[in-house]
Amino acid sequence: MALDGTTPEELREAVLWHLTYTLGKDAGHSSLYDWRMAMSFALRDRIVEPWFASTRKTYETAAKRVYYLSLEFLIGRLLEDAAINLGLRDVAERALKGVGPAFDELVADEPDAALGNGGLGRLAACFLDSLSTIGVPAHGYGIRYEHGLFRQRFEGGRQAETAEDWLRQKHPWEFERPEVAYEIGFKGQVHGDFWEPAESVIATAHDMPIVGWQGKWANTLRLWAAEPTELFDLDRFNAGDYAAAAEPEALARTISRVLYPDDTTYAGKELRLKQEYFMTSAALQDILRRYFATNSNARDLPKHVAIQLNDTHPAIASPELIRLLMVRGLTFEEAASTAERTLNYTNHTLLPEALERWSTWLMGNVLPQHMDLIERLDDRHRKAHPNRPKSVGLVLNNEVQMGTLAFVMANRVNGVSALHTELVKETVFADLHALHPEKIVNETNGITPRRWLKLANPPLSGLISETIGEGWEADLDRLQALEPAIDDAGFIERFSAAKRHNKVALADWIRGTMDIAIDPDAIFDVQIKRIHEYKRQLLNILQTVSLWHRIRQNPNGDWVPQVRIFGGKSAPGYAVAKEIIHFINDVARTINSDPEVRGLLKVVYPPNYNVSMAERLIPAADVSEQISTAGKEASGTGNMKFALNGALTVGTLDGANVEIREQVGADNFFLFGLTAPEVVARRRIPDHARLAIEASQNLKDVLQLIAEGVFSPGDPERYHGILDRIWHHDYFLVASDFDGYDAAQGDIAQAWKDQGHWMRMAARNTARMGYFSSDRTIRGYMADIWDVTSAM
Ligand code: DL6
Repeated sequence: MALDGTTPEELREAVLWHLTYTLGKDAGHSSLYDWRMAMSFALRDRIVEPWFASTRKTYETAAKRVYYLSLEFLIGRLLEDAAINLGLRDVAERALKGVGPAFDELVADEPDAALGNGGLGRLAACFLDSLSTIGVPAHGYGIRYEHGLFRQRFEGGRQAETAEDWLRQKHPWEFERPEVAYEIGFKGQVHGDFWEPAESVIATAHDMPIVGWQGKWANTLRLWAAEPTELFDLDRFNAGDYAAAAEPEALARTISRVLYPDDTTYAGKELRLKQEYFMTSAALQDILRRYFATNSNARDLPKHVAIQLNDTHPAIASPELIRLLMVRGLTFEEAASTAERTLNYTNHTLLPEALERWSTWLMGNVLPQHMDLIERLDDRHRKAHPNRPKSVGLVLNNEVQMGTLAFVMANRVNGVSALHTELVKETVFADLHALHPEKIVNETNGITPRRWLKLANPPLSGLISETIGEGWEADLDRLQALEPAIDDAGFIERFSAAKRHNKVALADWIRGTMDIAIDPDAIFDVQIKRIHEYKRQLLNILQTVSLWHRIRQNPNGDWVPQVRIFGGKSAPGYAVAKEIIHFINDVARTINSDPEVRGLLKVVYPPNYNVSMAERLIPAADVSEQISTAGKEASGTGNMKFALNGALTVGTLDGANVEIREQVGADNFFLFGLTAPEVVARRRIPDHARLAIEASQNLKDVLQLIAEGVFSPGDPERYHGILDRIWHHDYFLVASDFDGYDAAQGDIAQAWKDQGHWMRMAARNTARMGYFSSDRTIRGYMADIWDVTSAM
């Protein structure tokens, strides 16, 4: 029986009912898709009650609401997640016994909702889960992209992209709300405070209920789809010009068509800005409609509403909120002061290229009134801080600085790990921090243990519950209670068996999908994340080459079998990252087909890494690669998922690695590399890369092998670019950190030989990761930023 009392028989009835009456199918002739839809609808029905009850409670208590605006929500699959949070996972399995496919088959059939790129989008998804678990009245707002993050294939080892199409099949978790629609204008003329847009589209809402742990509270993720204001041009159609007749519709829908349109062209930039404004304006119009339904004083908005901007992508929110409040009768100053007490901004990156800037020409063309308002805000800020340095202008070099706009107009600005927040203060926002020393706070990221332990790792979560009881799922600090068991050989044996079970499952999957055999008793060393120079997949693969070379030189050495597993996509226009992908695949082909290493080393790179692949890889990992150049990774959240699942981190003192190491203990973490200040100092040394290469025979050998074309037979020039960058433009200090990383890998191999000790270190990681629950993070935002409490 489940939390809400649903029995397997009742759920079976409900599934069969939906098969018949929602899908119009007879159970005997239903496809896997039909069963999945019917089960999803049957579970969704059980979310509706708590969903309504949560809304009623929010109105009854006039609770302050949180709005999380994000261009990305990387939610992945939802069926199993909902079943687990409702306490119906086992019931669902039993409900299908004897009548339909296994529940696991249904789970595997669901396409990933890949409405995000990486950590930033996945964090937003974890936050939704925690907000509902804690019972904070909250809405997520985003875009219902027709095509999520592209699908990755490898062609001759090179990344090739095709459109993703998660909406080809009906998405059972959403409710379409055609009645919730807002007009969004672009371009046109401004007359005083009045804007007459030249173009407009309609934003229509699609709601997904997000149920928290144990089904006690449910919030809404509202995603906007763009629709034309007029369907098509009938005159043109009747004149036989069908393509032209359909054009306005196609152009309008373009806005919500793809996540991250290529913005290297002017048209691409315009589309991206339109997407950002589209989502933000629709969300703000919706927020104000709800607010004014029960409140009349616009200036009280910050007492009832907190809005979080996830990075600068929705930073157009401040001029838009001001515009909407002015339409409601506020003066510019009243509207600006209301907006800056309502909005908050999370910074997720120190990389200057990721802090958005829009040319004033583009902004003025697409959003002319907003451009005026930004200039007035700049003026207002200058008057408030007459001695402000030029660097903090909202408009600099004919570009609108979205980071500065977000900062200036935020009540609170937060970084996402302790180190990152300090670096935000010292670097990108140093001048602004000096003017507004109270604004920046830290909220170290977290992950939801419901998905990243309970769902992803049934063997380990089962062992945890048997050892310390239930309850850790919503109170992750309880994992500390595992500590005494770590000295118990029986517990460690079971911990080790859980890991092995996951490794065998992964090895089976890799054999089935890639036709590569890997040994479950080898070290599974995993690096999964977007491919980026600062994340240094290159450092990993170069050291892999070095290891291969040394095994060949000394085949009878005391080698520990290893599998290096990579996963991740490169941005389509990022040539260097794509070259690294090609190189990894070339190295994999060479090593995997080399009889001399006798399977002691394998390199595996499954294509199309996504959330569900992460759920498969993380529980099976022994080693977690978190090897970014110190000072570059804002936080990382993969690092937390691995450690929680009992993988040992090999990492630099970067992002949240620093805090993870503090929590799990230095003895249970493989540290290497330059620190953030050392990185800065090293870069000042002319020829630092050459010096590092000359000091490292191993690295020299690796570079020599690449130069000889060992990994690109017949095409020795193929990796000239990689070599040239390492020798002459090694900004991310791969050469400088090579020997340190190699030594850490040596320590890992050595430590692996004592399996008892290794498993105790791994178990200590699991037991000490309570701090990194996203519930803790959300409680931090509630207290430090939003001033809200649970309404549950
Ligand atoms: O805060 C979530 C996540 C961090 O864990 C990663 O360290 C960071 O790289 C990522 N940032 C972005 C920035 N993109 N932009 N703009 O994805 O955020």
